[in-house]
Amino acid sequence: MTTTSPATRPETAPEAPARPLWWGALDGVVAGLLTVGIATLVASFLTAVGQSSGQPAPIAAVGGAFIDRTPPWLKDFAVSTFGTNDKRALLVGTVVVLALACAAIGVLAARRLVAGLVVFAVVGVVGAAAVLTRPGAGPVDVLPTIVGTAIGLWFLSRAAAPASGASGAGNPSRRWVIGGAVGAVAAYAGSAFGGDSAAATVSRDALRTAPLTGTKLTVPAGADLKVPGLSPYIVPNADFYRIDTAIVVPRINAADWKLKVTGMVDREVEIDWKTLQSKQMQEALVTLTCVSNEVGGNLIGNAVWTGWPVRELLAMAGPKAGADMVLQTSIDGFTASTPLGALTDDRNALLAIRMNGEPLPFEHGFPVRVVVPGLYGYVSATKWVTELKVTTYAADVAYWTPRGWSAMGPIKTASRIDVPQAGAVVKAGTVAVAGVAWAQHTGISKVEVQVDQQPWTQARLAADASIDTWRQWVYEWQATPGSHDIRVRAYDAKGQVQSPLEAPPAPDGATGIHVVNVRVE
Ligand SMILES: Nc1nc2c(c(=O)[nH]1)N[C@H]1C(S)=C(S)[C@@H](COP(=O)(O)O)O[C@H]1N2
Ligand SMILES: [Mo]
Repeated sequence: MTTTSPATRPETAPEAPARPLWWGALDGVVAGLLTVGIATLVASFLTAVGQSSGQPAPIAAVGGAFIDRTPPWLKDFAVSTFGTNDKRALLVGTVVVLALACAAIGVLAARRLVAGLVVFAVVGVVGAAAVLTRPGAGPVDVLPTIVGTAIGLWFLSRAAAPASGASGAGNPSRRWVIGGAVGAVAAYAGSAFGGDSAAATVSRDALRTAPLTGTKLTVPAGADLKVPGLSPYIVPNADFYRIDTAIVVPRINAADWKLKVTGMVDREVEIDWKTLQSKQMQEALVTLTCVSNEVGGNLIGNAVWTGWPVRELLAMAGPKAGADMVLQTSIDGFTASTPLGALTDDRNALLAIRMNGEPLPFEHGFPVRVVVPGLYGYVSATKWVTELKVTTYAADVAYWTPRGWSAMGPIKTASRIDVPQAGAVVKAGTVAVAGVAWAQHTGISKVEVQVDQQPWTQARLAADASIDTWRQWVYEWQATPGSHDIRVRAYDAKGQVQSPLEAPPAPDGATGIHVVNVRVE
């Protein structure tokens, strides 16, 4: 029988065997991985040879551009859902969305090659645009995304091309393994070894052995009551809360760091790392607090900061009359509006380079961050600081101001019960109720504890180490069986009691009484 011979339709080109949908999807994902991997590698190379302004690779740029455009409700949702892991969640989310988009593009390309390639290129252009919107980005910073996208397009065009002739699209599992491996290795190498990261680590390690100039501080014995379960008076760096908008922690080589004072000044001043090192450093105990801290929350921490007083730098520049604000800028574009007075009065507002004796950790702002007693972090504690612009509240707004937070942020007096924890079950008898209270730059004069509806009773305060830090307190409670509510309230050094009114963190800090319920057996 020869009637079904293919020769009956000799003019048609041989039809490509229909490939399963998921082949196209996988081709798209591998093309995307190649694009991101190559872009990351090229970006880190450009940074290493000093040809880039240190812009993050496309994924981080897309994530960062997204963060800066996040409406406040979504940001609040992310922080309350993912806590301080919100950035990891965003990164994972960006990767998942991108992978799904690439899969869809791959399917499209398998059906209609040109349409698929065009959409892929458009996504690449969006990524490049995201890089360009990052603070300090220049034209050269789009190069990694362009190179990566070109390679992704090449892969996709080869993979999705109709399997005509001998070259065809090759064995799909082979191209997936090779393409995927190249993309993954490039991404890993680019982010692990790339950029200035190594030089930054070397410059940070050098500070470890550098001599400490200036006066050393001793923390008074008795500032820490050492009650089990009570947060330590000084929080170790590894346990210190971290809040910032940086999707990838900036790793700055201290040798490249500069800080300039601009704006309403008699003369602009610029200092570099070496100059800063030569200054007389001061050590100060300062408790940082995040305005987003809820009543009873843990976005607060105390450390010894070593640095040069900001007021001395500002004095060199000479702020002009009429200025009332300093707009601090970070290398990643974050800005904070700090009252000029808080940086020029006699408080210990520092350009800090050490935290608890260690070189500042990268996550906490290496090489230099600002620490200002008495103000929430978002208006004062700029990490990776690069510019101080002397200006006015009328002329300039900081990062969080248009996002629903007050332009000024003095820390509100508050107190927290650390132990026993909410929901704890304790034995009847003497129970140590303990916690922390803070009224930075005023000081704490009294803490009171209330059990159920009984009268407020005074707790014992730890030794007073500094008006700029939290103060520990403990109350020996004679616990009787049953369910009990324990409340705490603090008085500042002026005798002013903390506000009992319940207010959410936005726009200028939460208020209310911390209450924990415990069961006594
Ligand atoms: N560059 C930069 N600095 C920043 C921020 C930021 O997003 N970027 N966040 C501020 C906020 S809101 C707080 S509460 C403190 C937190 O400092 P920490 O992460 O060292 O605890 O840093 C401040 N400095
Ligand atoms: Mo914050």
